[in-house]
Amino acid sequence: MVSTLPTAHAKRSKVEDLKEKSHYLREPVLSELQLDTTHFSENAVQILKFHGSYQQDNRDNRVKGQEKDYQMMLRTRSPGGFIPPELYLTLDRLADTYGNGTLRATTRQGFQIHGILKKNLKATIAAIVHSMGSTLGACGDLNRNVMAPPAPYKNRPEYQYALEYANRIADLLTPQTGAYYEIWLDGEKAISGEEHPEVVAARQRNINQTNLNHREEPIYGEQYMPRKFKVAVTVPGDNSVDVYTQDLSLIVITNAAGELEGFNILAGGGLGRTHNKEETFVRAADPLGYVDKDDVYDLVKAIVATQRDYGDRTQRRHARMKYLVNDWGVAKFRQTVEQYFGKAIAPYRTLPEFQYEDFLGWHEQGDGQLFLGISVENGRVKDEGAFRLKSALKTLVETYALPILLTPHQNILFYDIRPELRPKIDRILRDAGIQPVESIDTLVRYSMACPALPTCGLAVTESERAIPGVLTRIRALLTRLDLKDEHFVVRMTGCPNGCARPYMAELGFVGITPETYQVWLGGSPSQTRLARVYIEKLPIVELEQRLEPLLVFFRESRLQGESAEHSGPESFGDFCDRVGFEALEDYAATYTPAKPGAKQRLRYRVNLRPDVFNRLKETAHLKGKTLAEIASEAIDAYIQRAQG
Ligand code: SRM
Ligand code: SF4
Repeated sequence: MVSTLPTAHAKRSKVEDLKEKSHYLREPVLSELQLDTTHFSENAVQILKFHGSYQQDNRDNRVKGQEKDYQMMLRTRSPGGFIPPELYLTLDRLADTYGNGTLRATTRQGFQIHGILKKNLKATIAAIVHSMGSTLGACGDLNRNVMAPPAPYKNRPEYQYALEYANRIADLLTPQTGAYYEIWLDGEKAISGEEHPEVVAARQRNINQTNLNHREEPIYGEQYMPRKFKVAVTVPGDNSVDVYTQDLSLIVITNAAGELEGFNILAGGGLGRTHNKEETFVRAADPLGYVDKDDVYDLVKAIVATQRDYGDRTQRRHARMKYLVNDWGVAKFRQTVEQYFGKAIAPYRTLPEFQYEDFLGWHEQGDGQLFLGISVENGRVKDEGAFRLKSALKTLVETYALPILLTPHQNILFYDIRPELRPKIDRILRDAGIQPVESIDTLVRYSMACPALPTCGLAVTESERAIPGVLTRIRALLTRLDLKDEHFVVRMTGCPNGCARPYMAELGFVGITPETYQVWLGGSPSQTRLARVYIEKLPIVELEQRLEPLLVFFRESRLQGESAEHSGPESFGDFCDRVGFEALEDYAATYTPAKPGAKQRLRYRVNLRPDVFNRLKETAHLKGKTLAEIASEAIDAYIQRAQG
């Protein structure tokens, strides 16, 4: 049995009191919604989040001494990124009627509408629910949108299982309070999809206190979770969901006949941190073990119960499950989970390496039909001049009733497309100024940026609005350095919370002060390794100056064979990780940029044994020379001696 809970007697954070007093997420939202005001109180804002909405203000419109330009952001709950055609058309309409005219595909496979006035919030949520959508639990201290690879392969059962279980786990952990329907639909019950009977039974099953004694919220109780909780389900080898960044990841394991056996489990990942507060940090999830399919719900509940009961409810900065796993260590965390689970967790099974898939462009989906992944720069679905993405997507859904899967990289995928429609769809997209994936700059294709200014209240600098310019500059630099076709994963955020997962990127920019970013390097192209801080503060005007030496070093010294994770020459992220930051710094310190117009000196590559390389590095450092100078002198001397 589980022993006394650690945070029961310590002083709880204010949000804990608000949750407890909210009467299962009803107040003060319900009362304040009736008031003719432009915004909610601070207390109501905390509870509003559980309903899928954040109160924001347009920061471009701030004027000293005047009331802020308050507006609400709404986020969908869409497990695995599934958006049925009817819901898409509703969201498209709501964005125009009540929002700022754009939709935004998120990094967790949801849609956001920004710019909704408080007085229109109820109509907007009601319209979403009436179109089979929901925003319940898209934000707040509970299980967030459950991710799954977006590929709709009909002939690969593991993909079907991943999507199916993403839905079932989302259902299992959906808040049960009636508050949502009372507030936004005047009590009318939603016409949502049926829950699987296994899920209904699993929710009620109370093994070793995984459930609390609360009729309205059997799993969460009246205080919900200590903090947000994030789950992804994926298949072996597919890291489209950024599997190491989640509180909990499940990896589908099938037998030789393609039947579901169970899941590998990873736990304790998370990216949020605060600058200059070392007690906050990014963390990659650890393998916890394997669970048979029949026990999966009980294990998920056991992990949720462990975080629910032992997660820190006194300091929100320390409340994510990653801190519990880190403070206890994996062994103690596993032991506690096993107490709730009622049995031992089996060992983690060996898996193939993960790869990063974005599924853009046209693909066979395995049943004669096609799917099409469309790149959406930073997830922003909009019309702007000759670029009419929003109109084109609407036309496609209206004309062909195509269902959508949002990807974890802010892109949109249409599926169940009859092959004969392909030319017509291509024409609609071309006429709307949308480039086919083959023509998109690969830096842009693999990049992500969070919204930041003007909507995000936590942004310290630009992100979505800054990244196009930054990528253009990096492309120009690469071209100038004879690396024209090179690309790597670039991600940017306007603060350290990590919403576009920059800490897994090969080149991550994390806003630290206006127009200044921390630079993180060394993540892998498949997002399987955490990056590390290389530059504490980079004024973005100095981008080329600081990046050029690294790229030249990379060009000169990358491995040409297979890299650790990818076929072909070593990637920038793998290179930075292999040579180490000291070597990068050393190289940058002695680097002299080639004079503009100067003829580029031809350079050759040789591979050295690691011990020789280390001695070479030390000697270069001692002598104040570059590695190339010392190596050339030494080899020249050797050859002269050898030749007599
Ligand atoms: Fe996030 C807070 C946007 C994915 C970590 N995030 C916010 C808020 C709501 C700002 C706020 O609290 O006032 C941002 C709204 C901005 C706006 O104007 O829309 C915001 N987060 C986003 C989205 C829209 C970014 C995007 O480019 O798509 C993503 C919505 C996903 C969804 O559909 O649910 C989004 N946020 C993430 C991720 C990535 C992920 O989940 O895979 C992370 C890092 C992973 C993690 O959670 O560890 C992330 N967001 C945060 C945090 C830091 C959490 C922490 O543990 O410290 C905050 C701040 C907070 O919770 O206090 C935050
Ligand atoms: Fe806002 Fe920071 Fe998240 Fe960007 S990373 S959306 S600036 S909270």
